[in-house]
Amino acid sequence: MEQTFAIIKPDAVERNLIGKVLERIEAEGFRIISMKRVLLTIPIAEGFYHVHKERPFFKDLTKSMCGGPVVLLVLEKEGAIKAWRKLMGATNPAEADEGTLRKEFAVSLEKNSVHGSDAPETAVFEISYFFSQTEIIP
Ligand code: IDP
Ligand code: MG
Repeated sequence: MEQTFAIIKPDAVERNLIGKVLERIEAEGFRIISMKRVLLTIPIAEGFYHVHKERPFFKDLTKSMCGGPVVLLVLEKEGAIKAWRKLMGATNPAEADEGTLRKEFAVSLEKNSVHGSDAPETAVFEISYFFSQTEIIP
């Protein structure tokens, strides 16, 4: 079983979409093996998105991720990393396929409602960045 890391971003939490996103996650056969609702700080968001620190959108991105509470999730399923990226849809909601979360819920490229790990190494880093081993109960 593969694990991946997901975030329901502030724009979605703000619009009361936690339940709708979780419903889709469970309907697609993922098991939610850990979950918490937190308010990120700038240093924590910067550390999380360190791979993007040279990008022009880094400051806006990290600030918007701290603009309200987020829901952090560890998801499990066979091929979870790719499956969750597929369910999320393209980064830019204008390019996201019909039936994806970003197509349905995102408001813009920055406020695109959900995050997902993009590779096995990223998933390991991202899960361990927010969750201790004892918080993950498969
Ligand atoms: P991903 O979330 O689909 O993996 P990344 O390229 O890793 O996309 O970018 C991280 C996040 O940064 C995106 O989800 C989006 O919120 C934001 N982002 C990416 N590209 C841009 C941009 O060109 N302008 C503003 N925000 C962006
Ligand atoms: Mg990414």
